[in-house]
Amino acid sequence: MSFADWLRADRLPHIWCSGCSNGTILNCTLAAVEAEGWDPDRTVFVSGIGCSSRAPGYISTDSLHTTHGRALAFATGVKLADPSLNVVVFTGDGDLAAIGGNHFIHACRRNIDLTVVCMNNLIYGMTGGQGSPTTPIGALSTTTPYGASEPAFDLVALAVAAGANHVARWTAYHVRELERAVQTGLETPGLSFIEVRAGCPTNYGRKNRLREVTDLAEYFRTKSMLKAKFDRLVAEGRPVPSDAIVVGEFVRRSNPAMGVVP
Ligand SMILES: Cc1ncc(C[n+]2csc(CCOP(=O)(O)OP(=O)(O)O)c2C)c(N)n1
Repeated sequence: MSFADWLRADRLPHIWCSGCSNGTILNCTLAAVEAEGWDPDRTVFVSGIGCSSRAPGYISTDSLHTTHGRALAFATGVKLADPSLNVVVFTGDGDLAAIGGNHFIHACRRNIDLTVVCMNNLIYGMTGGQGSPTTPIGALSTTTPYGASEPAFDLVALAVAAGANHVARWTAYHVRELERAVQTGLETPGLSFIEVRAGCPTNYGRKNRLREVTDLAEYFRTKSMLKAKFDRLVAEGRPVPSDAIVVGEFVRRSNPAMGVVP
């Protein structure tokens, strides 16, 4: 099977705006699946609703484009009905952490054998740019016209605390690292959560000076800090920029998991 065979060409062109990171993230995920040699007939992609959640519609395997926030509930059902299936979930920050927040923490607590890729663009992209639970303090959105004032969720910290076996964060700039992180997720029994900081030039970027894709790439490149460096600075009591995007692997463990074929 060649890489292109994973794509459903008759569904193209896709809906994503020019400069959106979602295509890159889909590409990295499919590259990881292909590298694992997964059988397309035994692989299912599941999503909720949102721009990010359109991803499974472009993949040639069986896929479920479900209701907003419920991707993990449907994916849990698929996995428990047939644990021999490989199940990958695409979700957005609103889908996962707002309306779907409850499913997220419980899926991590149950440590279900899923790989969850969250395209975190810090906003509700599909519905026109409302603030989400990951919109940073001070960021502009249609519902935070004077700057967001509520603290944002740290999705990675949430997944680690709730019990996921593998948790990582990268950005859409880090394509090789992202592909490898997804591959690790596919190989790790239990819930694997990969947060990908993604760009939304249309709805987040134009309000927050990240409208050009080159600005976005530069932003991800300069703001990202490897977890090892971050931990070292903290241990030495040295200052860490408040807007640093801490990237890397946060946990890999082998706690008991659900939905794993014995
Ligand atoms: C029950 C329900 N509530 C609200 C909506 C409207 N809605 C569709 S997509 C969306 C937000 C999507 O944001 P996010 O999950 O961050 O994904 P993005 O579009 O940014 O990729 C909302 C609120 C819906 N479809 N269903």
